Amino acid sequence: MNRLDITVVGVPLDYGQSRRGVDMGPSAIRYAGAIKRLEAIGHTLKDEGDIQVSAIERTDRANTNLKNLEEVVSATTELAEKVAAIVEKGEFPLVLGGDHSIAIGTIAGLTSKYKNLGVIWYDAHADMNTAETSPSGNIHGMPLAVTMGLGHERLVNIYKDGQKVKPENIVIIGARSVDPGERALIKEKGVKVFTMHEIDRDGMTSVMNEAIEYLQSKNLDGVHLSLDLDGLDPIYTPGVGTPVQGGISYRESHLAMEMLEDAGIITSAEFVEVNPILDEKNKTGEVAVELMGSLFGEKLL
Ligand code: 5AB
Ligand code: MN
Ligand code: MN
Ligand code: MN
Repeated sequence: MNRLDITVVGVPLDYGQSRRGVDMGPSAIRYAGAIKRLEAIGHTLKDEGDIQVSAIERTDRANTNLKNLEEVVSATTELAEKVAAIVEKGEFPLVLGGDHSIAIGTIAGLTSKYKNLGVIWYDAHADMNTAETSPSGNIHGMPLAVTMGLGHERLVNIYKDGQKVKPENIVIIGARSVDPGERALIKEKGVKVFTMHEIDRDGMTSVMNEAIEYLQSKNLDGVHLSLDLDGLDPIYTPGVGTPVQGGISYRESHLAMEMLEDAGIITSAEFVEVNPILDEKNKTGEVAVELMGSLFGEKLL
């Protein structure tokens, strides 16, 4: 990989779901050595610290269908502006979560530079619920729908109004827990999904080749990697709020990152859902950093 100017932003947000602790994800990832690891590859790193997330809850975690909407809107709005400023300077944004609702802000900010953005969503889940279809009311299950322009208008209109990414520019990898409303939306919008079935049947090499070729055929000016650590099997990443067994292996995940690096298509990334309270001795934070190593060009030899 070419030497990059990587700018790190942490988003200690846990309001997009109901289990406390994922707000400590950015610290856990830094503690696992993210900055030094990427500097050792030869990249230039700048850590802008964390965006402000109020610890005081303005809305309660009550059982509504859009929990903590105010908190999520305020943090993702601030993040979008930060990410926009980073890409406008020609730097590579690396966002550390925080729960996956932060992707609403990351992707919104990216559209300040990228007019035909692709997204790789590495996740056990499709994150394509709306308030109408969500079984939980947790906004971390909604960011991909919001990015396509579907959902509450406060979320859809963050940074700029409406759709940020075309559904045909999205590839989901690792899905194994998809809700009925999400399944309908995937079919209706024509989102490309490689579930665990395709990974088991064809192998990760074939899946990644297909995913990369698919995105390369779309005339994109950038591709964002949104990596939810629950995409991996919980034996490798136990520190996540919504683990689903039968996931992507540690080696398959390294292979996926290495193939993305070889293809040279990734222009921004975020690593989300690391929850140190649920973790075993920061194992999940460490896996996040190891995968960053592969994504940013670390070689075994
Ligand atoms: B994650 C579920 N689909 O909407 C929902 O971790 C889980 O960002 C969402 O992928 C998981 O609540 C969101 C059941
Ligand atoms: Mn997930
Ligand atoms: Mn997710
Ligand atoms: Mn989760």
